[in-house]
Amino acid sequence: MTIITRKDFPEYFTFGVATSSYQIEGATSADGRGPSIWDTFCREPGRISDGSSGDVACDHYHRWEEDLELISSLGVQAYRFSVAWPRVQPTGSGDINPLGLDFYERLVDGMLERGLDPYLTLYHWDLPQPLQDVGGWANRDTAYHFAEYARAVAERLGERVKSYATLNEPWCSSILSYQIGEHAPGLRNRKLALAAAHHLLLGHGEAVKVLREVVPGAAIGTVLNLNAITPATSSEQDAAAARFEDGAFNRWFLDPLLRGEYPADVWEAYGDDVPQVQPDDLETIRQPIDFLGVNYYSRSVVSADGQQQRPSDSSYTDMGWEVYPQGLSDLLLRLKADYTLPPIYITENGAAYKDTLEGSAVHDAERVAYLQTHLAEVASAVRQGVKVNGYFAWSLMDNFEWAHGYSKRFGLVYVDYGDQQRILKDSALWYRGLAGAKVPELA
Ligand code: IFM
Repeated sequence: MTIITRKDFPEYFTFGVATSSYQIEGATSADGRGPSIWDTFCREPGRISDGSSGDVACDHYHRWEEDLELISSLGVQAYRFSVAWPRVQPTGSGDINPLGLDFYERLVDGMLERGLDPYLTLYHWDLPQPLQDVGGWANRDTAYHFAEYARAVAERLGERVKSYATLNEPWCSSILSYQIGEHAPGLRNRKLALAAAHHLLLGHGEAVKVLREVVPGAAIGTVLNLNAITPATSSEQDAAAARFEDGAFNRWFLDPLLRGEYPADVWEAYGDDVPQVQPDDLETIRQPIDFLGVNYYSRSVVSADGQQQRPSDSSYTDMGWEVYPQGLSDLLLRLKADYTLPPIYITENGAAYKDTLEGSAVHDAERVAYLQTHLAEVASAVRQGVKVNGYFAWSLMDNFEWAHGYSKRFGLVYVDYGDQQRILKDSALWYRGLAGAKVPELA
């Protein structure tokens, strides 16, 4: 394995850790927070594998200072977090809840006091339930409500926030949620899913306009989950299947955002299920952005029979995802070749493993290897000319992993859900050695 050090990255490179609101905050009814679609979904029998919810999660809402200290102790320069829309605007439109904004203001000021740059995501899936009651993202109005909410957040937090990302992983909040049914609201309808995807992208565009006006000095962008997609064999049929999968998963979001068009091959294949696109929508969606966040975890090996292949010589994480670091540099180089790109941040990368607490230690050697090998690929892509400005490990700490509840641990920090103790895993110590190394070493 290549051993990487801080010297393998440019001086301007930012190292950080990432989380999201519903996965860590808990306190789902504190200080006027309204219900979100995940509160509802978690209460539906069979939706979450361990029957849990984010009601308590990591209790970060009450332990935020301790958590900022933890982040600071890792020596990273930045913290990527998300704002819960239902804390700020409990019904998703109309009245703003100042107590919700107070929480994020304390958090942002707490980061600044500790020398951490705040990287904020406006939407990491916790839609206010009243908006879902009228169709959620499948309803075009949600895009405009999202921009109103973005305004409220930006007006309060301003340019103390260095970076605003509109959405996290719109594929998940549309296709996985409205077509595959694995995430809230748990629907199975492709037409609604494609409408939701379009309105998420439109909401992104509308929010960018607002953010440009309110926080012109902040960096404004968005975050996609992108997969490296490879055909199972060299047959033409498998190549075509891989091309289609790349279109449905990656290009369906990349092309509108960066080119102002949907990919024609996939559009045609979707027939009557395609979304209704109004005349200026794609111009709104494709506005210039200051960065593109890329979340990378694995690759898909695709064959014409529709079966996802699992190469037997590969290793797999506890999510069943293949460990395929090379996919990250392949993906970054491909993005550079195919698009006119803004600077990139790797906004998520990491792995779930079955961690065990041994005394006060967690020896998660597999996670260290995962991070090490993926970071080596980032460094390699940078050497080959891709402008990557930073990397955020997913996740700061173990948390509520959506439909898997608390059964999957992605953290650099182990969370004992019994007493909410945080324990640094070996991966946290390793990451501190890399990310916390002083930049002058570069000289
Ligand atoms: O936990 C999630 C996160 O919320 C979004 N990206 C993928 C992670 C791991 O599944």
